[in-house]
Amino acid sequence: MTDKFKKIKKQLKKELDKNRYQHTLGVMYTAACLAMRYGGDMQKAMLAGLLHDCAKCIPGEKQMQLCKNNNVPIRKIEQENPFLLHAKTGALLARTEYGIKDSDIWHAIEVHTTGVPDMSLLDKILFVSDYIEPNRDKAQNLEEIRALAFEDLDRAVLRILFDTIHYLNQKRSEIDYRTHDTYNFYHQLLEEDKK
Ligand code: DGI
Ligand code: FE
Ligand code: FE
Repeated sequence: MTDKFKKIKKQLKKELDKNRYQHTLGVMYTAACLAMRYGGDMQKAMLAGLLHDCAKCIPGEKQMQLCKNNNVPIRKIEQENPFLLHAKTGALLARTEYGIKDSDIWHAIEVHTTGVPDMSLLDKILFVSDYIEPNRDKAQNLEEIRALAFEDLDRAVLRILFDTIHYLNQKRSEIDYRTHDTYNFYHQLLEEDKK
């Protein structure tokens, strides 16, 4: 492992609680596996995985302040559900605190919670790795989705969004329109595939 990874890991260990740090390593290695499977850039996938939740343990108020200080706009749903913000602030901190210069990595981190229509390969690798990494055990259908991830990445994205929307509906949580938009995009894309 290069010095760059070592340095970031050391920094993250201080910023994250134990479980979040373990999750982060799980996402990093899962992202590497998916990059191998789909011919993505393994180094970028691992960096995105390692850093995607770097802002997760920062209190909501502080994350909002970070956004304000850096002219990052906060949407109403992010104001009301500050845990949604860690994707945005994570991308910001990857750039300002962890020395990541690659905008593909910032983007993958920024969209890792809700997805976005027409994601890049790196975006999809991170989105799926976050859901299936080995330490995850709560979501339904994990076994099936883990297998699907290595068979058809777009179908895995769609399945994760479907299950997430179902889960949020059950909890009566407010759903970000971006989550719906991403679902609709992949739903349509895969329906057209069938024709
Ligand atoms: O940070 P992690 O826990 O590793 O994973 P994440 O960034 O994907 O966040 C997962 C949580 O985000 C999960 O509880 C579902 C929730 N989530 C995803 N999309 C939406 C959402 N929550 C709301 N309220 N609205 C959404 O659209
Ligand atoms: Fe996250
Ligand atoms: Fe995560």
